[in-house]
Amino acid sequence: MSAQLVLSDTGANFGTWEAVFRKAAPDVALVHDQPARDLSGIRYCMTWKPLPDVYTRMPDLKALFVLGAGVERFLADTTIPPQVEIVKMAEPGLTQAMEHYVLWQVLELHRDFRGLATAQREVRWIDQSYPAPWDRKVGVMGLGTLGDAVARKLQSFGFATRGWSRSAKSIDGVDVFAGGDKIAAFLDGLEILVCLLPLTPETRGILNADLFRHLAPGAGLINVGRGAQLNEADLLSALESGQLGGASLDVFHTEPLPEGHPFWRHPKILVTPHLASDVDPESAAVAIKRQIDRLETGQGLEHVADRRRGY
Ligand code: NDP
Ligand code: OXD
Repeated sequence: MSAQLVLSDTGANFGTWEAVFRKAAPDVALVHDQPARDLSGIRYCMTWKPLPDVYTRMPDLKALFVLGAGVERFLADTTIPPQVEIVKMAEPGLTQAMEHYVLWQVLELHRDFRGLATAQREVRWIDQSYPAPWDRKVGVMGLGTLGDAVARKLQSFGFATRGWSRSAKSIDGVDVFAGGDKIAAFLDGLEILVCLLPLTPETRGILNADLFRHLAPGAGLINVGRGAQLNEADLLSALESGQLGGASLDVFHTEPLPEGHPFWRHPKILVTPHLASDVDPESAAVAIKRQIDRLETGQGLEHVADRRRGY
C-alpha cells in the first residue's frame, strides 16, 4: 500500500527526509511542499514550521503529524479544520533524548556539579557530601509519553521518584498522584522538580511562588515543558531568597532567550536553547508510517491531541 505524505516545513531539509523515508518507510511517497503548491487529494501532512496556507491547500487532509510533542501552536491554529486529527510525535529517539537530558540535569543538581565547577574555577579543593539517590526526592509533573519514561528512568537510577498527572496512573516504583487536589501532596518536600507538562490554560504559569513554597528549601527546578509555564519573576525571587537552589531551563517565554535576559548570566540558572530532545528522523518515519497503516486499515490513530483538553 502506498500513501502520499506532504512535508510542509520551512526548516526541514527535504532531501534528508526523503532519504530517511526511502530507507525506513519505502511505501510512503514524500511530497515536498512549496509556496502555493496545490496539494489536493493528499490525506497526510507532517510539519513543525508549516508553509503559509498549507491547510487550505490540502482540502483532503485527514491527519497532521506534528514533528514535535508539544502541539499548543497547532491546537490554536484556526486554519486547521476541526475534522483534521492533530497527532503528537511519540517515537523512541525523542523519548530517549529527553530521558538523557533530564537525567543529566537531575545528576547535576543531586551532586551539585555546578558548585564543583565553581570550586575548580576558584582553585578550591572542596569536600562535598550528598544523600544517596533513594533519599533524594525527585518529582515529575506530567506522565505522558515523555514524563512516564523520565520517571521510570529516574526510578531505575535509584531516586525516590514521584509523578503527577491529570488522570490516575500506575508506574512500578514511582509514587503517583493525580489531579489538582493531589498536587500539594505530590510537591511536598520535593528536592528536585521536573516539569514535563504540555502548555494549556491550566498549566500556564503553574511554576510560581505558591508552588515553590511546597518544595524543600533549596530545591532544584528543571523546566523542559514550555516557558510560559514558569513565572520568571517568581523564579528569580525564589533563587534570591534560597527557597530554590538552582534551575535548569530549556524553554522560555521568548525564544531565542533575549540577549539581555537575567537568566543568561544568573549563577544559579543553567540555560539550554530548547534542545532537550528533538525527533530522530528515522524513528519518526517509522512512527508516522505505523500511524498511516493504522488509519488505512481502519484502526484508530494513537497520540491524537484532544482539542478540548488542549494537549
Ligand atoms: P503527553 O501529551 O503525552 O503528556 C502530557 C502529560 O501531562 C499527561 O500525563 C497529562 O495527564 C499531563 N497533564 C496535562 N495537563 C495536566 C494538568 N492540568 N494537571 C496534571 N497533569 C496534566 O505529552 P509528552 O509527554 O509527549 O510531552 C510533554 C511536553 O513536553 C510537551 O507538551 C512539550 O511542551 C514538552 N516537550 C519539550 C521538549 C524540549 O525539547 N524541551 C521536547 C518535547 C516535548 P494525563 O496523562 O492524565 O492526560
Ligand atoms: C517538542 C519540542 O514539543 O521540541 O517536541 O519542544
